[in-house]
Amino acid sequence: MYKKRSCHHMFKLDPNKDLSEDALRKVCTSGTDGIIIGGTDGVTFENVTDLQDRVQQYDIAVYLEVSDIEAIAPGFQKYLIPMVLNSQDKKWMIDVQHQAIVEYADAIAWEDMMPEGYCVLNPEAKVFQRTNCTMPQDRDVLAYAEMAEHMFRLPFFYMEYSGMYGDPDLVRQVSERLEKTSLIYGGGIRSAEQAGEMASHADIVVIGNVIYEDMESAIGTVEAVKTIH
Ligand code: 1GP
Repeated sequence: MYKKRSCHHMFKLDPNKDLSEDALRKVCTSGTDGIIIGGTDGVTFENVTDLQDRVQQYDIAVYLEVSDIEAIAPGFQKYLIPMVLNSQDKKWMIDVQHQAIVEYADAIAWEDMMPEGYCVLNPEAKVFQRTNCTMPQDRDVLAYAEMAEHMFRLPFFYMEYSGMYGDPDLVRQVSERLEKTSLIYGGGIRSAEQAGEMASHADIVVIGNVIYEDMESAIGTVEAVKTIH
């Protein structure tokens, strides 16, 4: 029978956005399980490594979510590699990753690479448009989750609502289909209550934009996720 696993909390920091030293300290000492560095626009080697150096002053795991092969830097705990399952272009599912492997074949430590089966569910999101996604019906999302687990055997399936709070019932249905693949939820969380709601279904809850808009609410999501088991 399906059994909910405990949930992890992650903050996602955009290297293309400004964050004061005080705000960064609050995020990194909040009790979160880790920091993901990632974004869609304007991600460069310089802004990634600058943010990486700043985060690494703190005793916290830091992961790079790779969106541009020019901006891959050494020294991260793990590298998250999105594969966009609902893109209409093969490019975003396989080709950009293939090209990165061609270029960096000798330098890749495979044990540090963690592919994520992305399912982008907000048509207004930059990532939806950039990767030419198509909006799936609920049953399509469930099928993508099954593919991530059983066909591609991906470690993660990411329900990406970036900028919009998603459908908790669909997140629940997906979580009940996944056994080995972990479910990441991200998008539009602005309160502890919303974080707790998604944490009751997902294995990892990712908090992004609210960090830049309402730090107090952002920090409040940590406790909300931690108290869900
Ligand atoms: C974005 O899933 C993350 O990649 C978090 O989304 O920025 O809407 O919190 P928000």
